[in-house]
Amino acid sequence: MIPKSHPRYESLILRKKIAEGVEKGIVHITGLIAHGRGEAFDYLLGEKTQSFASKAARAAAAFMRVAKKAVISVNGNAAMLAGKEIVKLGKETNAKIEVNLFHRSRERIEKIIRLLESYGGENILGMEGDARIDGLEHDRAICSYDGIYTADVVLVPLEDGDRCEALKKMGKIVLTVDLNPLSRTARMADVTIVDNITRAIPNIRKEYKKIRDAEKIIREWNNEKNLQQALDFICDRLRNLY
Ligand code: PTJ
Repeated sequence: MIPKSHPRYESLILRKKIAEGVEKGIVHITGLIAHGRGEAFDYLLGEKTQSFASKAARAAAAFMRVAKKAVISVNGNAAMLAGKEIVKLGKETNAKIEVNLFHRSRERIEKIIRLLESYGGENILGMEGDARIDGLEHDRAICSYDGIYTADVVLVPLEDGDRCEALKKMGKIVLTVDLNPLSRTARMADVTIVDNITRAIPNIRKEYKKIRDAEKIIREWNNEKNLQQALDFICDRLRNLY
């Protein structure tokens, strides 16, 4: 048991969740490494949603609002850390949810679908694997025809840069959540929320409910500028920590 009084309580709880995810066969073993990298950036970001991340969550919500067909892609880490919130977001935005894994295995997809169903998720895609993301080799290209393949807007948190690029080449609007503002995914996406997925998904939900003029938010959105703000924030924090 981690005592609530521990100064790093929340971070330790997330570690515990990810480790449990590995034990249950939901999180891939390399998900631990991805989580560690994320943790390091979260530390630099002050483990709080900063203003640039709130703005990005608003832009992501705006794109989801105008989407003809939005799909939320879920991997092992995302399911374990934010599965419940993702199911709620899917319902509120009318977006489909697809379990889509980098290290694909039918067993893990099945387990993640069961987990999301236990949170109230319905008609979760992923098992069929009846389409391929153009221009990618290997199993990580496999996706669902009714999901990612035919979506116009995809929310792909904690995504790999190659796949993000391939989705962009297919003409999709790519929204991502990535604590690392330097990652290829962060730089390739149309909207990058530089924040922890545990905070970013509830923020998209909150912003979605508030949206009045989605087109205006989209017109004024500049992902590069937002990423620069995230980097400037990190640099300032490093300079002024002591
Ligand atoms: O479940 P699978 O098989 O689909 O595999 C999922 C992982 C995450 C293992 C796989 O996609 C992977 O290896 O991802 P990468 O390339 O390591 O990228 C993960 C990115 O997410 C990194 O840039 C991390 O900084 C970031 N990240 C990690 N944890 C979080 C995060 N971003 C937001 N919130 C987090 N909690």
